[in-house]
Amino acid sequence: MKHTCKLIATLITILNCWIGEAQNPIVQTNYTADPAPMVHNGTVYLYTSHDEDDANADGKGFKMLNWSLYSSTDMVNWTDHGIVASLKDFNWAKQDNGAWAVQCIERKGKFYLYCPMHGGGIGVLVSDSPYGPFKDPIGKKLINSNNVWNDIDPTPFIDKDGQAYLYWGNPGLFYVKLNKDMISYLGEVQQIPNTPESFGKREGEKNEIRPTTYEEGPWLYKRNSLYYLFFAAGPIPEHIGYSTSKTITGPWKYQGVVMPVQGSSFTNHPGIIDFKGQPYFFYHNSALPGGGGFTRSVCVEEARFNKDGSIVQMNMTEGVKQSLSPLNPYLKTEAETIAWSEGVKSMKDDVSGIFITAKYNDAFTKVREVDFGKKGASKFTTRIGTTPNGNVSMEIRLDSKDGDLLGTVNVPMTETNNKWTLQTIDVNKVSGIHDLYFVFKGKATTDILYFDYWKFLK
Ligand code: FUB
Repeated sequence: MKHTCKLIATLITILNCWIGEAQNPIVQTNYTADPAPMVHNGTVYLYTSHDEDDANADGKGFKMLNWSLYSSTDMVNWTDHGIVASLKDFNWAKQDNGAWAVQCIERKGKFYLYCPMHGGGIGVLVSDSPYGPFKDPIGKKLINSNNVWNDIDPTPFIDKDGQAYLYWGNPGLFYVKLNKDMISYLGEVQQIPNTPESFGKREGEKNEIRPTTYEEGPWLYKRNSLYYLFFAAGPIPEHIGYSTSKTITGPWKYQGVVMPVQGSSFTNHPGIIDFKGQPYFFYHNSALPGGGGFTRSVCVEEARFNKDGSIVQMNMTEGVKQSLSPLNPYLKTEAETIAWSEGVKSMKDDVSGIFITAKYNDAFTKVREVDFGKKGASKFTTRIGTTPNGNVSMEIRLDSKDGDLLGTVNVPMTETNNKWTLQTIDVNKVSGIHDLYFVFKGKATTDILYFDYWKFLK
């Protein structure tokens, strides 16, 4: 009994430490999966699939209707841009579910989003901006093997000679050479030989359809002169494996495990980029409250490579330790730019775009590494609103949810979530770099307040 109590106390301490330092999963306002990061003009654009909150409530597994976008310039604070594409953007698509792992790539100022519709082929959308709006330029499937499983998880890559490729597939691995227009392809669909030399010997029972560890979720990456193919590997539950090659089309040589089975989701899915000189490895697990195999969450780790080109195996951790650049609080920041939050959801309307709503008393958001400078701030201004009667407020605190109070915004009634008020208050003197906490106070049982943006004044 004594031992059990000690064990529980230790576990609680570990959990508290972990939550206190938590950075992963990087989105807490929605379930996200299948990370597809893209670097463009000094920003990481992270496209994800979106697991609905009530997925599998009917016992039917995945409920995935659309794709989301988040962005960051510092790798610790992520801005929610909401849904950027959906199954409805393909007027030929028959299904109302199956918006699986998407990926975006830029070519000559246009952004191409390759979208699998499970059981319905792979479509492509195009936009002039990474934020969309994305439109279907061909009005039909780009990839159509008529095989329910095969046509998923597209990953585009442009080689040094300008030739673009699209890889995809589960349980087979396929590719085509994309034409320069990125919305059509040249020649036949090619299949990569699924051999143990290329993808590793599969553990467990013999599996005719899946002879190697390759399962799904291919991700192409190049480092120095070596090509990498990361992939979700079996048997289920999935781990992440990788292979390398001297050319983009193989032959691929299996190199081992990147991330073992962890995180309580039966799938995992890799995405890797270089940003400001550092490689980052994205994946998903089921770490959020209510999380599971159909309610997943995207995470990120700093990746490391050895001199011989092999990747250092990773575990799922609390994530990125330090911001790449402190946040300037004297510029307008969206309320949906968040390092960590609890009890908060993001919403969207035509008047304000994305904003957040607090779901219960003491819900909060955290913004990491905010630089107030030497002289510090004297005032704080925000666009905010509430619908419940009674005392509703937002506390601004430093370095922890219960940290020093900078000021309290009393939130006036604004009737609906698209009627806002601008509130400006005096704040206690603050200077230097701090984490900033917005703590939401109110008695309502749902949607305590709406919060659109904030800014400090010197
Ligand atoms: O998210 C649906 C599917 O699960 C993806 O397409 C696979 O990669 C796996 O993550």
